[in-house]
Amino acid sequence: MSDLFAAIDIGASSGRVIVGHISEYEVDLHVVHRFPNGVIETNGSLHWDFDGLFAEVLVGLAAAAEHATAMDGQITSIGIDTWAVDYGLVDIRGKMEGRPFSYRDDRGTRHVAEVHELINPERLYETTGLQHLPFNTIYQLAAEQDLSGRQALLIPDLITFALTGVRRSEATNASTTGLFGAVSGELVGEFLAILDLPADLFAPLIQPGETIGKLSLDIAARTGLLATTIVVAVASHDTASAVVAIPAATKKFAFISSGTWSLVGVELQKPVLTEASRLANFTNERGVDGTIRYLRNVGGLWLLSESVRSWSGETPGSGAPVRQFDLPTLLDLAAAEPGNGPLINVDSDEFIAPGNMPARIRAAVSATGRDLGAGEAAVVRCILDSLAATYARTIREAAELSGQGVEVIHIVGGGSQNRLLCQLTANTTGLVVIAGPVEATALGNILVQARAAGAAPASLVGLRAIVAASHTTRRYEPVDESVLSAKTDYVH
Ligand code: ADP
Ligand code: LRH
Repeated sequence: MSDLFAAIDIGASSGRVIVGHISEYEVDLHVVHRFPNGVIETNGSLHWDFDGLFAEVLVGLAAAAEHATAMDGQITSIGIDTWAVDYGLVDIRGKMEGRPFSYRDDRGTRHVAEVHELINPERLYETTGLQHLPFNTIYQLAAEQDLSGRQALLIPDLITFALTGVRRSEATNASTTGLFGAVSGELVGEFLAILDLPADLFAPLIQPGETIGKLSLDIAARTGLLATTIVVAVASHDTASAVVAIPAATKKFAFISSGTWSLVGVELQKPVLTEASRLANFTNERGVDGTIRYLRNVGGLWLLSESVRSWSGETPGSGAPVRQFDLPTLLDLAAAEPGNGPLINVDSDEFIAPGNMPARIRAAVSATGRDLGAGEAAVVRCILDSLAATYARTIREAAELSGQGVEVIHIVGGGSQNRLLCQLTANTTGLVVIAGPVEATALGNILVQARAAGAAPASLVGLRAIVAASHTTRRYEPVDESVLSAKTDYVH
C-alpha cells in the first residue's frame, strides 16, 4: 500500500482537491474534485465566498476518503494552500465576521498613504522585503475599524482552523502580509504597535512540515475521513508550494508561476533588501527550507481570463455566459496575429479590478498613440506579447539585482499550457523555457506532506527530482534570432 496525501489547492480562479500517491520516490496525482472560484460583489465591495469554498473543500475531502478506500489505503494527512494576502477576522469564540475581502477590492489602495505616513516605504522594505502592492495585508488591515478581540487568519489558516479548531499562521503566507521580518521571518511587533493593531492579531507561527492538528470529529464524520487524519502545514502560500515542485536540474533557473498572476523571479538563500531592489519593486517571499522567492507579481493571465469573461457577457457572480469562448481556439487565432504589435503595462493598477478588461486594454493602447486591430484575437495577442516582454525584463532585473545566474526558465501552473505564451517567453528572453507541471502547486503541497511523513527525500533538490521523474514537461527553444544577444544580460 502506498502513502496517500490530500492537497487542498485553491487559486483565485479555481480550486481542486488532489490525492497524491507516493511510492518508490515517484508521485502520482488524482484530482478528486474541482470547483470554480472568483470574486463576488456584495454591497459594492469585492469578497471571496468563503462558506461556498469551504463547502467545496468538504466535498473534495469526502471524495478523497472514497478514493483512498478504493485504493485500499487511507489519507495520511491533508495540506492546504491558497492565494496570499487576504484574511478573515475570527472572534474569541472562533466565529468569522462576514466574508473575507478580496485583494481586488480597492480598500487597501485607499489606506496606503495613511500607512506610509506612519512607516515610510523605505523602512517597510528594509524590514519586510515586500514589494509594494496596494492590496498587501498591511494596507487592508489599516481599513478595518476595530480589531480588538479579533484574530486575522489568512485564507489557508482559516480553512485549517475550520477543519481542526487550531489557529496558526503558516510562515510562507505570513511573509506576504508586510508585517513579518524578511530576515527573521518573525512578526514585527513594532509595526503592529505603530499601526495601533493588537499585539495578538496573528496566531502563532507554524513552519511547513509541522503538524497543525487532527481533524475535528465533526469534519471527520462529515467527510468519511478517519478522525486520526492530521492536517500538516505545507507552504500554504500557493506560489511557495508551486516553486517547491519546479523540476529544476540546475540552481540557475528562473521561474514563472503562471496562473491568475504570473509570479516571475528566482530562488535565493537570502533576501535582497537594497534600495535598488525596492525601487524595482521586487519582493522577498519566504519559501520552504529558508529559501527566498525573489520575484515580482506580473499582471498575469487575469487580463486574459477577465477579457474572456467580458466577451462571454458574464458579470461577477452571475450565471451562465451569453457566448461560449474556447480558450485553445482563441489562442490559435492570437498565434496567427502579426507580432510586434502594441504593448501595454500589464502591471498597471488600472487592470487590478474586475470589469470590461478589453475596453481598458484598448484604452491603454490608444494612450500610447497606437491602435489595436479589431476583434478578440488582437487583444489576446497584445496581452500575451505584453506579458512575454514583461517576463523578459523582470527576469533580467531579478538576475542583475540578486546576482543569481539564470540559464533556463521554468513555467509551472495553468499558464504552462499556453503554448503561444511559452514560445513568446523563450523568444523575448532568448532562453530555453521548460513548461510544466500544470499542477505544480498541489504537487509541492503533497511533497512537503510526504517529506514530513518520512515518505519523500529531505532536500528540496530531492523533492524536485521526484517531480522531474514523474511528470513530463515541454521544452521551448528561442526562435527569434534578433533577441538571442539578450542572453548576455543574464548574470552567469
Ligand atoms: P490559479 O491558481 O491562479 O487559479 P491556474 O494555475 O489554475 O490559476 O491557471 C489558470 C490559467 O491557466 C487560466 O487563466 C488560463 O489562462 C490557463 N489555462 C488553463 N487551461 C488552459 C489551456 N488548456 N490552455 C492554455 N491555457 C490554459
Ligand atoms: C498567486 C498569489 C500571489 C499573490 C497573489 C495575491 O495565487 O498567491 O503569489 O501575490 O496571489
